[in-house]
Amino acid sequence: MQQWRVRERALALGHPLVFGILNVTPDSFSDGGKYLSLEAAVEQGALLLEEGADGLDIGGESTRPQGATPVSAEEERRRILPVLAALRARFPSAILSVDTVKSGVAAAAIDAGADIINDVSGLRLDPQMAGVCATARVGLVLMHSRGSVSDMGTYADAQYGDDVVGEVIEELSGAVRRATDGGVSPDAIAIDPGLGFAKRSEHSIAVLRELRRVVALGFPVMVGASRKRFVGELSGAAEPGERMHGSIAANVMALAAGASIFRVHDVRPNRRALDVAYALRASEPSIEESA
Ligand code: HH2
Repeated sequence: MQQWRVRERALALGHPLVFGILNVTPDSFSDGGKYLSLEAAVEQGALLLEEGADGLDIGGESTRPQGATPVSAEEERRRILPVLAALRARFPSAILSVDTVKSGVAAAAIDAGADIINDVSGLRLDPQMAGVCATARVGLVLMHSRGSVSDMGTYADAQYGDDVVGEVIEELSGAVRRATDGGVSPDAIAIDPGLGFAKRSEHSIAVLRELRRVVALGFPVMVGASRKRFVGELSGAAEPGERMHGSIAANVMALAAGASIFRVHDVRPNRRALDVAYALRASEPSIEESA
């Protein structure tokens, strides 16, 4: 069974890992501004864990599709660190991930107890990031995106030829090379095709349809379909808060294709759906056997 090395732990990836999203930002596309006080953020984190999340992904900088406002490392640390430290103290064994593209934020988060760094730039934006993660032996999520923090959630760089997935795979392979060249152990790496990042809906749909090609790279695969635009477009749910059902469908299909890590806003319904889908899928040949 595949494992993901995260600090001193080896996470078994047979059963789907669910990460609850905790954005401590004023401007995230779906939950921005809801958890700005320390107390509100910690309570939301606690709720997501009680609802069945294996871990939390804490973010202090939005990449929203309307063009996010980049924040300084200092402001990002101010938003994240108290929440992270409080959750670490209250839930010593929860898996805590921090969503940042900045090595200075990652280093401080690691000191405050983060187990995983989720870099939505796939190590494109900060040359120190690989070294910081390698030294601390944290888990590292390499997500596919293009462009800067302000435009990676837009269509500014959403130009692809005939083989969208091939291009995503090639660019993700570049991210993996940057990580390993910087000393990150391959068993600490997870990859994420970055649904909605420099991708129109047709591109995100193509990536999900052909997710097996991403899985075939051999790294644990995370997907972040939760409440994204393509889910809204396919289901007719204009409001992000209405997109839970469609997001679950996307996650279940991703599980069937071999994804094992799911980043979600709505933990309880996703947990239940993925648990059922996983139990039904367990009787099929495993990805390794059928590849
Ligand atoms: N999506 C978002 C942020 N971080 N990380 C990974 N690995 N994969 C994703 O798909 C992903 C991510 C965007 O969603 P959200 O955090 O809800 O919004 P915002 O960027 O506006 O804070």
